[in-house]
Amino acid sequence: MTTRKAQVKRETKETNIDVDLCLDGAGEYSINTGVGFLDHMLELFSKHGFFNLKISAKGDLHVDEHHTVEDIGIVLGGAFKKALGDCSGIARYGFSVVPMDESLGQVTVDISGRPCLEYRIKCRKRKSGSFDLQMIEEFFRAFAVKAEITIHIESPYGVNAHHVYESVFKAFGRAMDIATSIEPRRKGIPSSKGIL
Ligand SMILES: [Mn+2]
Repeated sequence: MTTRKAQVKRETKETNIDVDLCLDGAGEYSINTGVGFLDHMLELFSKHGFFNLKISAKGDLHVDEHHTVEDIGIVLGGAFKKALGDCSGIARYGFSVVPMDESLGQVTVDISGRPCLEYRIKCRKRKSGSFDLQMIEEFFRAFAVKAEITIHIESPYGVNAHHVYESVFKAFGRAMDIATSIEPRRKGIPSSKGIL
């Protein structure tokens, strides 16, 4: 089986982003986005998804984190789309529930070819440190649109916002690992329509 890799670069007046992704990795990462909280979350995603991931980003942080976080979602989503190719032989569906102390994160993905995000985080904290947590929803929406994947994210309870989002990104990594993994019983495209 060929190693499924992709490199995507994107440069605008607002951000300059370079992503290097290997789906069949060991969870090795080098992530420098200029946004510490996002670096930490993407390191957890890489580690628990067994994706080898390099991200370097320079964004207009003097404005705020918005463009940088959203655009990283766009480029990382595009890298998954490119690395998956026609999705031959993959499991397609992935699901994971991960606890982080008192918090629970649950992520379900369908590599469907149709972008959709359902996002239900009970924890109402707005900030973790100085990071604006509402940007995480923008990250996942941009990722789902560019990867053309359906993602359902839920955290039904959790007190500490850092714990809540850690559990979500770990579950995201594990669910994407399951969905993108090669299913030996699968012949061709994982769809009765014959295309995704
Ligand atoms: Mn942490």
